[in-house]
Amino acid sequence: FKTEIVEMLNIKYPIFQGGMAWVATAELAAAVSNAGGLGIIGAGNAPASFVREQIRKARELTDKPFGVNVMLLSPFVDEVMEVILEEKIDVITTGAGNPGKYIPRLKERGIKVIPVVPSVALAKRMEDIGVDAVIAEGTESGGHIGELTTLALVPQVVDAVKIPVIAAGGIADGRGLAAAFCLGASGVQIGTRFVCSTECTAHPRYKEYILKAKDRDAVVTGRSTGHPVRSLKNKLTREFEKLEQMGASKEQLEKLGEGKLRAAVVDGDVEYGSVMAGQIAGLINDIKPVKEIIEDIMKQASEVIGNLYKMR
Ligand code: FMN
Repeated sequence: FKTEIVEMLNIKYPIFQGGMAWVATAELAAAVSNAGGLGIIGAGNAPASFVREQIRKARELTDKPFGVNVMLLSPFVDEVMEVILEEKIDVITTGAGNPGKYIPRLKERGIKVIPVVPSVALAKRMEDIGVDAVIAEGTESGGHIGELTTLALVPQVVDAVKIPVIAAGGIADGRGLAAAFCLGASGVQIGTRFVCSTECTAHPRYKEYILKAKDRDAVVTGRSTGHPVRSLKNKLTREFEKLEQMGASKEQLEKLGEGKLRAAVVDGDVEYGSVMAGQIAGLINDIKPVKEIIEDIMKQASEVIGNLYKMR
């Protein structure tokens, strides 16, 4: 599994842990990096001082490379980028926008830039502005999503760009990783599976809600706002659906969503909070240490790939 991305980032396994707002803390990111993957701290909408604290904490917990996910719509994005430059992070992933204006300074410091993309057009645009790789994220994912499925999106992005492509969305075991390689990916990004790890600091009720989820429980709300989100069905998603059907305005819907991820992750409010998780939640039945999650995935992927020639 010495793929291009593994070599570029000097990691052991081709597995990124998604930079999830509120969920991807220094503890989770360091555990993933220590286990040989790429841990990523989720900056979300947090102020720069919080991001700096998280980076320093992760540095105490691991000497391996790790990254930060920068949400480009964050009101603190400029300050967060300054912290990233000062702290000389190894790599950043970006969501919700175009990181173009930051690229020259990031490159100058040797910081790799890997945006999340939902389409071929955006992947090509990102390659043109000089990013190092892209994460092609399918609609199966937890959190903010695009329209295309991982199975359809990844090979189209692989054909369209020369830089490495990381597949994200719907991957939680070795079969998923093997499938991503078959599509031409250089690695995978995993979110929901890592929420159900021992080291993840999310509230226990959040993790249990994922364990209880079945295949059709991860639903999409907010399509009418242009910012669809996938989370597990609960009182909040029903309220959202009701308001959307009634033709509520974008402002009303955004107001309803405010602070709801924090409520679920930090306070454990799985009824009125936003329990963001992907369609693969139904496959996840246990909480285990990050190292075990990663090693089980790698072992199963090797077996699956080894057995491919025997398949019907
Ligand atoms: N992606 C981002 O780029 N920025 C985020 O802040 C972010 N927050 C997330 C929060 C949660 C709770 C979850 C489940 C996902 C989030 N994501 C975010 C997406 C993940 O980084 C990852 O790409 C996705 O979870 C992969 O799909 P999977 O959940 O099927 O593994």
